[in-house]
Amino acid sequence: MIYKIILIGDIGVGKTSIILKLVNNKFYPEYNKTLDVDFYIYDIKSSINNTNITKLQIWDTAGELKYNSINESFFNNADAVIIVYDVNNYTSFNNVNTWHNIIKNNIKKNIINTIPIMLLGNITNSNIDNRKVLEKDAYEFALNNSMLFMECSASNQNRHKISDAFINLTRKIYVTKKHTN
Ligand SMILES: Nc1nc2c(ncn2[C@@H]2O[C@H](COP(=O)(O)OP(=O)(O)O)[C@@H](O)[C@H]2O)c(=O)[nH]1
Ligand SMILES: [Mg+2]
Repeated sequence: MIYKIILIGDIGVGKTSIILKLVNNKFYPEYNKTLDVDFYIYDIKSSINNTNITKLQIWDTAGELKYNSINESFFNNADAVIIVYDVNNYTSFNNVNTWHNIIKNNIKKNIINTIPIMLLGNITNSNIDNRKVLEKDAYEFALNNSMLFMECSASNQNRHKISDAFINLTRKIYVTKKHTN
């Protein structure tokens, strides 16, 4: 079984960093702009289903709509979407709504409710004074919009929170599919 998961969100919120931390367990402090779209494969080892391994095909995006690769065909066959924002950057949280609309406009109406969406707040490790988005506000937003919610940091020593986020999302995909098939 392979699940296609798409990461979207503003430039610089840490989409690429989150994926590289999950896949390579490495953090790269220097900024490398993602130019278009790229995908990575990651095996989730947990007993979500009877096979114990779920392959994730994780799609990274540039975060700039001018690249225009985020369209209907890009969302085709998506099993879940993660919207990433930076907890230290209020604009990136404000734009979550825009990203949510892009999802709604590009996924067919009859299946939109079967595609789990996760809201993921990144860069929680920075100075507490830098934080602009409260965890409870983001949680409330996620709840009101039927999204899963987690916070994480791609620069943490370990990747537990990030792998938990992907495990939770994978579980949600699995359960949703079971109820719709
Ligand atoms: N301190 C810190 N920096 C981060 C974290 N996640 C990403 N960054 C940095 O933020 C910048 C943008 O990250 P990147 O993954 O390229 O963002 P993207 O444009 O959304 O793919 C890079 O310099 C990263 O090293 C984090 O959790 N903590
Ligand atoms: Mg990137």
